[in-house]
Amino acid sequence: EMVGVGAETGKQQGSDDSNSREVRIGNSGNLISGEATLAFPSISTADFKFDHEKAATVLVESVSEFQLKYPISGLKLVLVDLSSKSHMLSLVKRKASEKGLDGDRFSTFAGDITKLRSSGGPPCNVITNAANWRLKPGGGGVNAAIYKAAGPEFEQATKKVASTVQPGTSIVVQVPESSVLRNQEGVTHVIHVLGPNMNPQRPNCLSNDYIEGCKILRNAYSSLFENFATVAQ
Ligand code: AR6
Repeated sequence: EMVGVGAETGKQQGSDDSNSREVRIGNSGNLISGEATLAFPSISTADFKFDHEKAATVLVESVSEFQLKYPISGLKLVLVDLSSKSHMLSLVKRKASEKGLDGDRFSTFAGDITKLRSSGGPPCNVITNAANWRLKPGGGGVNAAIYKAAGPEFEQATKKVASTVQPGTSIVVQVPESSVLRNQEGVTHVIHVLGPNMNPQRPNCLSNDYIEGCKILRNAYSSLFENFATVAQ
């Protein structure tokens, strides 16, 4: 993976201009402007009933892979859950420190993912939805909160991008200018992710198959983080 100073400074790759915020990434040559923060919930661990311990391991490994692939100080990830007593937040914090993740680029926050800026939390220009496969509003959890906060224009915008999403994949939707999620919270994009489902009352239940479940969860985070890196350009 080649990382160097970007073309806008007129310098060659590998030049050590430490003031430059622009870097070139990998083979694609995409320019990442270097200032973007992704907020994401712990995928599949509430309504979809995925085992918390296993989910925390996959989550931390996925963040580690992202940090190695994109060693860019301005690309930040924030795991969010509603309560400071969240079991997932404490599991992930422990595993993240054991794994030695870069704490400047990965943090956790207790609060509502749709109200990060207005509640004095970390301002995140991209947020993540733990979606359902039909990309329908309502239900519960993050999905209900994001569709409610983003409004009907956002639902329309989502429908224009896709009508369904497969387990382990994600889709990016630009938040309409008129949405309060954009005006008040500064969120420009929502990435809908569909995680593995272990809840027999929801579609595509994996019936406790954690080999397949962990594979799908890994794919879900990797798709999410790749889409985030693309959006951050
Ligand atoms: N802000 C931050 N975190 C939240 C919020 C919020 N507003 N709401 C929930 N969480 P879930 P899943 C946390 O159930 O398990 C929906 O009905 C929550 O504590 O939202 O992937 C969809 O339509 C947990 O840590 O997603 C799907 O059918 C995490 O977000 C299904 O649920 C994920 O919980 C998806 O289930």
